[in-house]
Amino acid sequence: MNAKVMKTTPAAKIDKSEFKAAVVRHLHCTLGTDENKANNHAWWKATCAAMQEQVLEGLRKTQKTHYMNDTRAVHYFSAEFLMGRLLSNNLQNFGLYEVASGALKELGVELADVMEEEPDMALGNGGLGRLAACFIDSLATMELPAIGYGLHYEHGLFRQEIRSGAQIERPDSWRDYGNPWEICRPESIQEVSLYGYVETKYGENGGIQKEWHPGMIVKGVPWDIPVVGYEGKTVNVLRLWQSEASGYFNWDVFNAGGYVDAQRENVQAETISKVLYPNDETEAGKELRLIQQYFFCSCSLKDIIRRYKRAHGDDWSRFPEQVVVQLNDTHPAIAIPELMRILLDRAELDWDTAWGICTKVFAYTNHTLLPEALEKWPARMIEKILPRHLEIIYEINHRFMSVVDKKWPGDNAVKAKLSIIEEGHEKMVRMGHLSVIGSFAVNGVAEIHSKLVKQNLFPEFDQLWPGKLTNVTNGITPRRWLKACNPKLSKLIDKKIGEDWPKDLYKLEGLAKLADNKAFQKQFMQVKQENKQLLAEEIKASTGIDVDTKAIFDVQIKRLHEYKRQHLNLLHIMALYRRLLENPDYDMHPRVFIFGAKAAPGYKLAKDIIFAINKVADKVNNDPRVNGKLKVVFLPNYRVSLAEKMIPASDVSEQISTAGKEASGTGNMKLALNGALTIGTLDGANIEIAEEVGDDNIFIFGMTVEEVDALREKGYNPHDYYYRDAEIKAVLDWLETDYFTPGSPGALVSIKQSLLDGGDPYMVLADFRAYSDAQLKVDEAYRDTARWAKMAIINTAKMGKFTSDRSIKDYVERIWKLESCPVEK
Ligand code: NBG
Repeated sequence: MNAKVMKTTPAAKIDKSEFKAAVVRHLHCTLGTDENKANNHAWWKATCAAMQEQVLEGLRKTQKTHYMNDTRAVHYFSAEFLMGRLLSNNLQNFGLYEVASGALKELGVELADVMEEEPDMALGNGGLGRLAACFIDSLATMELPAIGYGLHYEHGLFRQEIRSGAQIERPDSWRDYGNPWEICRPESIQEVSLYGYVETKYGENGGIQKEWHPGMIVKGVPWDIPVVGYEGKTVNVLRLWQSEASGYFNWDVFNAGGYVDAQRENVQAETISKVLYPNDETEAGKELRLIQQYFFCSCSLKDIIRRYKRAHGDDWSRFPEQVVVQLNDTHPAIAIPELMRILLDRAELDWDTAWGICTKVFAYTNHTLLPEALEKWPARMIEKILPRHLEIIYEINHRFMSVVDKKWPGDNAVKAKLSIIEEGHEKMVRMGHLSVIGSFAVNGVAEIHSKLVKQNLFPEFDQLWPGKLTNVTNGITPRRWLKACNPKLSKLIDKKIGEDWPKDLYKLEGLAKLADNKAFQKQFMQVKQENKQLLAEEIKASTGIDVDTKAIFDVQIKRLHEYKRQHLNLLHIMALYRRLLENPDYDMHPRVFIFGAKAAPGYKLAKDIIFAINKVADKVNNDPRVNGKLKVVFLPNYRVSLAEKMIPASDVSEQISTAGKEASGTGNMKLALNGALTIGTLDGANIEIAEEVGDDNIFIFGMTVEEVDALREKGYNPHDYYYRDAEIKAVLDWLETDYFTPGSPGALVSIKQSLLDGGDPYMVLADFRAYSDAQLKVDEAYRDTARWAKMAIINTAKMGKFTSDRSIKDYVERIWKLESCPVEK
C-alpha cells in the first residue's frame, strides 16, 4: 500500500485479493452458492458479509474502548432513523470502496449493480429521520461515544407506486430476504409493561409506595446496526427494538388448550414494532403509536441503566454525569415519566432526587411549529396504557404549577397556557410542554425556527428559564451527500483542494477562489452534465420520459405538504405552459421540472397534488407545441437512494415553503452542496444558506415571516390575487376544465378550491408573482453559462457550515458536554 492510499484508508487492513477471498468465502459458506450460480442479490449479500467482518472488528474495539474508559455518552432517542443503503456508505467510510470494486471486477461483477440490490432502510418519513441518520454518522466520525435508540419496524415507509397518475401505497419489506448488517442481541432483551392498574401501599413510617400491576408484558429484542464513522475508527451502534410476546404470560392459556388465544396475544405484542406510521408532521393520535413510543423508550432506558449499573452499581449520583438523552422531537417524551417511574418506584429515590436526575439527563429538539404536528395524548389513553405514568405526569405538572405561580402569582391564564394538561372537552397531555419542563436544554433546528420557538411557541418558558431554549442549526453528512453520491465531483474537488474536506467541510472554501477560473468552471459543469445524463437514464427507465440534458434540471424533492407548496411550483409550470401555447416563440431556456414526493396515505389534498402533477406532466410532455422547452417528471418512490441520484444532477433546488413554516429543511443543504442553485423563500435554513453564499448566488423571493404575519393580520383574501392577476386566474380556471384529465372535468378542482374557498392557508397565491419573477431570473442566469458555473461553484464552496459535524459540535459543546474517545487500534 502506498502512502497516499494509507492516508485516506487508515482503517483498511485488507487488500483487493483478501477482500475477493472474503466475498467468495461468504458466497460459499454463508450463502451456500458459488460464483457460477450467484445472482446480483447473492453477490450483494456476500459483499456485505465481507465488509461486515471489518465493521464488526471495529465495533468490538470501539465497545471495548468505551467500556474501559467508562465514558459519558449521548443516547439519541428517535422514533425514526432513515438510514438508506449501507454498503456504499460503509465501504466509503472504511476506505474500501476501490478495493471492493476492484475485487468484484475480477470476479466479473460490477459493484454498482450489486449496490442496487440493497433495499433502503426506510425507517423514517423525511427530514427528521434522515437528520437522525446524519447525526449518528457524524457522532461516529467524530469519535464520540453515542448510541442511537429506535424501533425495529418490520415495515418501513411504504413504497409508492404511481397508477394512472395517482399514488398507491405498497408495503415496504426491507428485511424480507434478511438484512446483512443487523445483529440480534438476545442477551440484552428487555421487558416492557403495559396496561393494568396502580396499587398504593402505605409503609409503616407513613411513606407511600406505588406498585404498577401491568396487564400485559412484552419483550423488546434489540437489533444492532453498526454505524461506521469516516475512516472507520469508531463504529457505534444504532440499537433498534423489536417487540415480541413475552412468553410466560400466555403459557397457562396455551397449556389449557387455548392455542388460538395464546396466538392472539402474541400477535398483539408483535404488532407494536410492525409498521412505521407514515405521517410526516402530523401526530397520529393512535393508541398503537403511543405504545410504540413507550415501548422503545422503556427498552432503551432500561438498557442504559443496565450498562450504568454494571459500572456504578446502585449509586445513582453519577448517572447524570454519564448519561445524556437527546429526544428527537416529542415522540420519545414519555421517556421522562418513565425514568421518573424507575427512579421512584424501582430505585426508591425521593421525588426531588429523582427529578434532579431526570432534568439533568434529558434534552429536547423541537422540529416544527405546525400545530397539527404538536403531539397531545388524551389523558384517558395514557391512563389506560400507562396508569402509573399518568400519575407521575400529574405530579410533575402539580409541582410545575407552583413554579409558575411564583413567577406569575395568581395568573390563571398563564397557568392554563403552560400546564402540561390541556383542559377541555377531553383532557389532553401536551408532550411539548412535558419535554420542555423535563429537559435541561431545548433547541430549534435553524436560527429563524429557534427564534420563533422562543417568540411564539414557548415564550413564557423562555422567560421562566432564560437560556434553556437555544438553536442548533441542522446539518447533513458530506460523506453520504457528496463523497459517496457524487463520486465525480468528489474526485474533482480532491484534485483541487486535497482529500480532507469530508471531515472538515469548511475546506471547500478553497474552491471559491476557483469560481472565476474558466477551466475549473468547465470541469465543474462537465461533472454536472454527466450526472444529468445518468439521471436522464434513470428517468427514462422508471417513467419512459425522454429529457434533454441541456435543459435546466429543476428539482423539488421532499414530502408532499401544502406548506412546502409543491402546488406553487405546479401553478408556475402551468403558467409557463400557457405562455408557450399563447406564444410559440416564448423565450425560455428548456427546463425539466422534476418532483419526488410521498404523501401521507390519509392526506387527500397532498395526493390530489401528486395526481395533478402527473396529469399536467402527461399533457405537457406529449404536446409538440412546447417545442421541447418544457418537461415535467414525477419520479415515483422518492427515498434516500433515489435522492442520491437526483441531487448530484440538479441545477435548481426548489425550497419554496411559506415563510415561518419549514423549521430548517436539509434537502436545501444537500442540493446546494452539490452545486444546485436555490430558488427559495426566507424560511428555515434557506436564510443561513443565503448568508453563506451571498445574495448574488441564490434566488430569494416572496414574503418574509413578518410579511406573512402582517398579511394574515390584515385579512388575507386569495380572491384578490385571483381577480387581480389574469395569469393566476387562467391557471386556476384551467384546473376546472378537463384539459389535463380528458373526459373527467373537475378531477383537479380540489387544488383550486383549497386556494380560493379554502382560504389558501399557505398563501400560495400571494407569493405566486414573486416566484414567477424569480424564475425569470433563474432562466436569465442559466443562459450566462460562466455566471451560472461561478454561482454553482460558490454554492458548493460555501456549504462548510452545513456539515452535520458542525451541528454535532454545537450539541457537544453547548448541550451534551461530551468528549471524544479515540478508539485504540
Ligand atoms: C422536520 C422539519 C424540517 C427539518 C426536519 C429536521 C418534522 C416534525 N420536522 O424542516 O419540517 O429539516 O424536521 O429537523 O418532521
